[in-house]
Amino acid sequence: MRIVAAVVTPVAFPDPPLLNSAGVHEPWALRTIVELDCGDGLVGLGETFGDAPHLDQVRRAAAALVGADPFDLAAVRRAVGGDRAPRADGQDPVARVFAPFEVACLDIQARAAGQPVHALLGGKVRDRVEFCAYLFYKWAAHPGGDPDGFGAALDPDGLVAQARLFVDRHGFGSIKLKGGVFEPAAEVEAIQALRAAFPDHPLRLDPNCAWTTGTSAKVAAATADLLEYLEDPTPGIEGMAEVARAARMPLATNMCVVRTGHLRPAFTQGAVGVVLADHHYWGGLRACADLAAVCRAWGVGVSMHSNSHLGISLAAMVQLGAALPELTYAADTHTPWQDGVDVVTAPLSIVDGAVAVPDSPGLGVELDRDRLGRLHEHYERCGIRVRDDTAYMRTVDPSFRKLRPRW
Ligand code: GKR
Ligand code: MG
Repeated sequence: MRIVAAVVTPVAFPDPPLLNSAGVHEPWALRTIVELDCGDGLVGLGETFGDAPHLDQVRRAAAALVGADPFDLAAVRRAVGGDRAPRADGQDPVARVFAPFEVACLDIQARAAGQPVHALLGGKVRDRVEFCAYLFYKWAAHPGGDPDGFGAALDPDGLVAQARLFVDRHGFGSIKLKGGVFEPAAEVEAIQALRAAFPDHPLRLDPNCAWTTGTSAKVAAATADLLEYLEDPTPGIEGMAEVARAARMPLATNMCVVRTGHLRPAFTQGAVGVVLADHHYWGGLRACADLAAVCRAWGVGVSMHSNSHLGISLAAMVQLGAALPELTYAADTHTPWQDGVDVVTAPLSIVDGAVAVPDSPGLGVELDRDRLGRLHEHYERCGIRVRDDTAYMRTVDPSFRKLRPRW
């Protein structure tokens, strides 16, 4: 079997004004959709980031893949990365570009075998993959735009209302708050309000490195009995290790452990108790399974990270989550924020806080060409080529600076 065509399509979809420590989400989020065609109707799907420099690399890699065997992932990786091997510091320069092609090849392999992708990852260890309600402080509307239907959330009441909306819609059984937006004391109050409104939901707070180690330790003390984990309170492995020594809850990260070379220093220093796997960053589904196995060996927990994404990524996360024994936390997802907009015909749905693991061949989703076309038109027209939350925030508040830490 050979790849006869590799198609790369950049897309854009509406995104609400979600606030974070870097600024605010722009009106359009970007993604790149990958299709690997093996002829006879056998097509594998992948999804990755949409920023222009990454898109260029993905396009170049796609061109190099025509003629490759989708079962030979080592050869696919070589075709994508040339001779760029992982570096001595554990950074794999090819991981992010390889990831969507790895997923697409696994989709092809699984479809050819008449099996779900999770069967290629060792088989499913669960029938449902749990996700958390991912709350954001947000404005009611983009500047000059119409209200988006999610409402404003700029204080504890607004966040509780947002959590209620998401829990009512999707039955989420745990809640994450994206912090790093307001004074830490205000965010502690928000967590207290969420705890009062949802006494049985595990809670997490993620300020994306907005705090010094001292502030982080204070927040950790104030939320000691409230959080299942505190995510990336402060920058760097050393800083996280310092906070971890003071904190009663585990610290989680998708920021200070992002490549293999970070695992040993982070784990030996006790900097993190939970690593958020993300196949888009780590180089695919099998790389995340390897990561999870290393975490297990070190007694470190595994959760899953997300960025604004569409249904191919969700399906890949579900296939991975189904097969990972180490995944003991509800995964992050931005899916509810996309409000049904997608590139697949029947997006996997989150019901009772989880996605039922599909057992149909492949990833379990099919590309919808009309939807893909519409989202590509949005891309052509939206004018955004690189995500820049900080620049967008500065159009509203010219004095805004991205500071990590800020408090
Ligand atoms: O969507 O603004 C966002 C998030 O802050 C995202 O960019 C982060 O990568 O969700 C992510 C996280 O957990 O840090
Ligand atoms: Mg995070």
